[in-house]
Amino acid sequence: MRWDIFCKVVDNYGDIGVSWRLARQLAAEYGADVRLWVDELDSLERLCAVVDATLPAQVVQGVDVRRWDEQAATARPADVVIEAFGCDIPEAYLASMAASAAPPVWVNLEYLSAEDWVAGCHGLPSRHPRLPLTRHFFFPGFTGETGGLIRESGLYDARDAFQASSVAKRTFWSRLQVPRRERNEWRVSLFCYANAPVPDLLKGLSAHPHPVRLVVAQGPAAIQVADWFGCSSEPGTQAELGNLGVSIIQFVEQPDYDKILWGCDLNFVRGEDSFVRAQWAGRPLAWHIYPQAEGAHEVKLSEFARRYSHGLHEPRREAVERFLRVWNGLDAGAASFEEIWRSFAANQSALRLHAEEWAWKLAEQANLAAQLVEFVDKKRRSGV
Ligand code: TRH
Repeated sequence: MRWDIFCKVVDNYGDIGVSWRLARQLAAEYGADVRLWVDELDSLERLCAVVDATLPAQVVQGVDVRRWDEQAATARPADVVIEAFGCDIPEAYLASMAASAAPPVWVNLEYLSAEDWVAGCHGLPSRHPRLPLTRHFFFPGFTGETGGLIRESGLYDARDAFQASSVAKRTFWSRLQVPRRERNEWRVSLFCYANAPVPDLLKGLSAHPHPVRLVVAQGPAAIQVADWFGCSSEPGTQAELGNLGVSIIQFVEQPDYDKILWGCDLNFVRGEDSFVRAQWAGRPLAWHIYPQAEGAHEVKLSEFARRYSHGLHEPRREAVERFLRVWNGLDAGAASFEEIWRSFAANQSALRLHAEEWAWKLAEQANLAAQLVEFVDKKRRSGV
């Protein structure tokens, strides 16, 4: 089957991160003939270095990558059309879809949310106001009533092999100019938006009773870290204070980012895709949610925290929920950041077990690509 995935890079890397992952999995595991239309190829080039952002068309890792320009309007529609995150596919392309003898299955892939309403909206159809076309809303999610999460096959084997190999880990960290692990070291990765309370976190980490290595992604996190230390935010920079050693690293390709998550004991992640990858890593995480207008992100954060911490005994449940709130600048009660951080940090061994269990529990649901393929198949058979 031929698939067209349309992706507009709204900002950052999440939209293209998800679309690229899905495109690759459909091609690799389902033999799909996938064309990925991207308006800003530079962002994709950062996630996958063999992409050449100057080319209008190229095949990369089994995916036909297209620059989303005028060529999209005149392209022959595929059998399945995925509109990532309501990105509005071109009118002329829509008209060709409507004129097809058998119109494509048209799916809008939505943003991830742990909120309850998602289950009720997943899969719902919506008729086009003028054309004889129906768009279906496909919602990723954390329960069996949703479209699931992107998880390629073999991911846990690759993760476990990496985590079990000291040679693989040593070689990897040394390639990123991150020093070898010290005895009793706590290794933490940091990827967040500019509004995260990074100075508070650095204070907390520098007071930790054991050595800490903070691996900081290039970008807003590194800028805040550099300001605090008065050092450069360029990759390769190392800084130290008390028990805290910091390594600022370059922006790595997607598969290497997974290894960072697998190789750390705690991962600060953000947005959507790094957030999901951190869950697959089976390690404790702290999520910096993408801020939305009118505080819509607050409900999303609490709903995730509620699901994630379910089954954790007190005081761990409270430690997780309060830390997620304070890290996201939300009211977390009377306690200070320092106090909330200390309690979160003190519960890490239990949170590690919990993160492993959570990863296994989540993997029981069918992954997003598998569910999407099944969904499309049903729609094609029923001719909707
Ligand atoms: O980059 P993000 O903030 O992206 C998004 C977008 O802003 C989007 O508009 C918004 O709606 C959404 O968040 C919620 O965060 P995200 O989703 O985690 O995407 C980051 C991607 O970058 C992910 O695929 C992992 C990847 N990555 C690397 O490949 N290498 C790296 O070094 C790092 C730090 C990340």
